[in-house]
Amino acid sequence: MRKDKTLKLELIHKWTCPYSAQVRDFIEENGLKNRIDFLEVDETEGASDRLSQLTGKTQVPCLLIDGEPKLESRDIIQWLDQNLVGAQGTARA
Ligand SMILES: N[C@@H](CCC(=O)N[C@@H](CS)C(=O)NCC(=O)O)C(=O)O
Repeated sequence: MRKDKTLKLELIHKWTCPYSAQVRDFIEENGLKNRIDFLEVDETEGASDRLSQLTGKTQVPCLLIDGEPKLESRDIIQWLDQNLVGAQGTARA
């Protein structure tokens, strides 16, 4: 996995989903908002189709890492923590 600024990160999420909220909260708390594009599944055209094409599911949240989907809020947060959150809260990926 590349660890550079060109890594494209997209979060397919839903406002009303508590698991999506946990991921959004982590992103907010760690100052990562400017590194991630947010695609609300009901508001963003094509997001739902893309989600089902990539995962075969309708489950959110889903983090797309250079187009590769990662499901499960715990795994998404762990990935963000390990790959983006630096010792002083700065993005390093
Ligand atoms: N274990 C999952 C649960 C995610 C989940 O249940 N999301 C709901 C919305 S809150 C969902 O997408 N339900 C529709 C589906 O699973 O197809 C996680 O932690 O991310």
